[in-house]
Amino acid sequence: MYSLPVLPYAYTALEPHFDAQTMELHHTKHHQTYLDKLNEVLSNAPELSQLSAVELLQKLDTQVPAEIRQKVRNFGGGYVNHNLFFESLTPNQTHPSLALTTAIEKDFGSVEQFKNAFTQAATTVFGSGWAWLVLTDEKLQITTTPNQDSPYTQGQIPLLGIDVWEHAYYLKYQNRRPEFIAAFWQVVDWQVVSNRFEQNR
Ligand code: MN3
Repeated sequence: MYSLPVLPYAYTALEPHFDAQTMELHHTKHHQTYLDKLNEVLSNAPELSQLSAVELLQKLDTQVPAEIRQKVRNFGGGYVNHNLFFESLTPNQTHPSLALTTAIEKDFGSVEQFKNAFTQAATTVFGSGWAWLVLTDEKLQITTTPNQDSPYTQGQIPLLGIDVWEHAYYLKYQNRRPEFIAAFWQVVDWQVVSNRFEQNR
């Protein structure tokens, strides 16, 4: 059985960028529900109980039985994506490490150009989904996924992800997704993202 991570900050901590009500609902209702449904699906598949949630997604097409694959894609993806999302936020301003900055400059030109390209990708996700900074074959790349699909299933390592489902921003920003994305940049924990990069490159 997987469990809901405790957030390392209070629901109010990311105000005024991310409002407390959205943070609390997002964590205690949306994230919790993906987790509960994943655990429910896996309770009927004991052969998968040795795999971590990330491994489930990495091995989705090879080891997860076809009859539960779509549910694991949705609920396992929802669980792992939200783990990463909430982990990557902080009320304290941080900066990319030298190693990550160097890699971003190599693959995108500059940190600013990377942010612009990521913002563009997140803005133009049609419907519900995610935009990602991923590591793939030692290169950084910006990708998007629909619904709760995970970059892990494509053989990529997600380093940073933004949830652009409306539940992530509608209470505060209504239909103004670009304002939510601008707010996101104020609360990204670059230290966490840098650590992820350095552990996986
Ligand atoms: Mn969400």
